[in-house]
Amino acid sequence: MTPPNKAAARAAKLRDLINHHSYLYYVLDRPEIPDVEFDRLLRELQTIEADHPALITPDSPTQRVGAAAVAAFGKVHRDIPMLSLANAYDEAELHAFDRRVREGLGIEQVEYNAEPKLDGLAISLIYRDGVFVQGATRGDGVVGEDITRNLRTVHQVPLRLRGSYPALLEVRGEVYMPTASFEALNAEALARGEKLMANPRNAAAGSVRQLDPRITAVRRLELFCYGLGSLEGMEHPAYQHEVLERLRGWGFPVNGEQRLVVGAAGCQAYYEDIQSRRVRLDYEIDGVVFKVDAVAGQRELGFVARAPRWAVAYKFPPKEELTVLKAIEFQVGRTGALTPVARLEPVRLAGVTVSNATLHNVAQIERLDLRVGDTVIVRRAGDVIPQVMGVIESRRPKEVPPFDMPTLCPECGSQVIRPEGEVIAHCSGGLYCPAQRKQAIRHFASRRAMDIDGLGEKLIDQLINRNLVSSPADLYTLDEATFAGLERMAERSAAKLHAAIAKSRETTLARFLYALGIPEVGEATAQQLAASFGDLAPLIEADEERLQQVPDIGPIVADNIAGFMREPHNRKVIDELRERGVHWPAVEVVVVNEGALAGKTFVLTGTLETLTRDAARERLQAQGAKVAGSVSRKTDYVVAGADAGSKLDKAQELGVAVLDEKALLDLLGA
Ligand code: 3BD
Repeated sequence: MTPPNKAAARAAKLRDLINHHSYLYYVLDRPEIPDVEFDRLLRELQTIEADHPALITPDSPTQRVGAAAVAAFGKVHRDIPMLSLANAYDEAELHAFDRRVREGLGIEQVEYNAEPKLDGLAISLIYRDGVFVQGATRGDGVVGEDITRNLRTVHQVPLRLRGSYPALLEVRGEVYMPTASFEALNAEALARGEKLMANPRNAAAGSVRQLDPRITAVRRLELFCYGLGSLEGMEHPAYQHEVLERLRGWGFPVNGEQRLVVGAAGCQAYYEDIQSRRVRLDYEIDGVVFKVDAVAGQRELGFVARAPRWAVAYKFPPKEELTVLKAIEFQVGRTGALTPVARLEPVRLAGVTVSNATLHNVAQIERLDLRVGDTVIVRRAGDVIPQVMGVIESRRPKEVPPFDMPTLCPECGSQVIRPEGEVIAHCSGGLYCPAQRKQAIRHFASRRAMDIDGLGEKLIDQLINRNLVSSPADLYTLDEATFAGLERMAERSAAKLHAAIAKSRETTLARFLYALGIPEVGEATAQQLAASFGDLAPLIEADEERLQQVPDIGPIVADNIAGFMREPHNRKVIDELRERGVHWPAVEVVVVNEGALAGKTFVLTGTLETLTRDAARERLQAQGAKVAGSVSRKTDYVVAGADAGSKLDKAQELGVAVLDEKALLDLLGA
């Protein structure tokens, strides 16, 4: 145990070090030490504090993990209220705002500080003598809730200020959940059949207003700060853009998109620019805020009611709207999964008209107790398909019956199967179901499967609808004249397509296996199967136990493969494909865990010069290596080509070995 006198000094030193590296990592996104080193420092501090609990301070980074739950939040009264913002919804309203400001100040041109308007939860943070002492929600502006213990778990909240600071500082900002974290949280909820969060704002608010800080701690929340409240011991900066600079200097995260703009035209240009880039931001914004940059001007303009005359929120068109559910229809996927689609009363949403939305799976309909005629909340995020997020039950018309789940496949009339506890329902029609047949052939012909150039969706639909093709094997029986007889098919393209199909006969075992469309057998699994069995015959005969010896194949995938191969209809298709000339070169069997690179994990990033990434992957796998998609501590090598990005950064951060193309070729023995 560290002796008490030394412990105090060491703990103080560790706190400074950890707070500094935490700032580099979370706020600047530019870590200087590997994660392992950071963890080691944190553990050392935890040990000292466990031995000497009296040394624990409120600014200790060990206090971020989340304290025990409370029964209720305390109230926090503010000396300087958090104001509201007036809104503008179009260019005319923006111009009206700018005119009022110009007239109020008696000047011709106004300089504004433009900031994105984060869609999160407004909060304030108080620092006394540089130490974080209290965090609160906005509440009604004057009275908020004390959420200090929850905000401590947010890594971007500085526990201690950097540089020189005033005796008392109140900072205002917005806690938000990055879009990716929000989507991950909802994907987990969906897989467990739990309630979804309506949007990142609700997710952030729900996470911050947890009575148990340990729940807040596991939600990935972030912070952007934009303003000051109470201040003692320094002059208020003269400009809003200086406020942001000071905040950065003290160690607060400040949004990097803020700009100084001139006049309404400058504001409009900023608005349009950021709107065009909105979907590519890592966080959701619901508009932009323009603030008169000069604080003297702000003072001159003052307030109306609770909103400053010197600021405006110029809002984007909403991403959420209410509309009426007209019908629920079902689409049948390649694997027979039934996906419900909501048919909606058309509604404008973030600039486009939406009349369909996804419902994910049948369990979602039950969970929402969705009924035809209901008023529903639809949401559009990024460029993904709109989703039905919830129902306004109070608007349900009288005597609307619960929704009747289909028991028969809408495409082929086969029985619908949904095992107990499953969230997804399947059609049992297999290759007899036209929906599955079309998509099976689409998948078969796709670039990474049999790579039949020119065989698109429309052609496949015609081939199936005219009964020219009922399985992938039939593709190899068609002649040029048949293709030329299809709609929108010129003679030359018919010849080309015929040639492309002929050429696809020459393939690889891995591509062939992938092309079969066995549920959950993707490219990587197909490659593992090819490498492990070498040919088709032993694979067809393999039982579940043998299949599970293949790397990364578990009981479910093994069941899928064995089940597929046992189905006589599928066996017939495979036989026909081979009879009609589909062939592949023999594969050298890689015995599990042998090969020069067995047990090594590689990640490929950037553009290689002499190899395509696919070729590099195939050659690495041929020598027993695993090729993963993302860099972690388990990665042995990162192969970095030209323009390598974040994966290379991550490798350097974790201290993973980085190879250039030449080193890779040497390793492959080329
Ligand atoms: C942001 C007020 C002023 C200081 C009043 C000009 C209304 C939420 O990114 N500036 C920002 C953001 C919010 C702001 C101001 N600047 N007020 C700002 C804001 N970059 N979101 N807000 N707020 C914060 C609010 N919150 C909940 C309920 C009612 N109003």
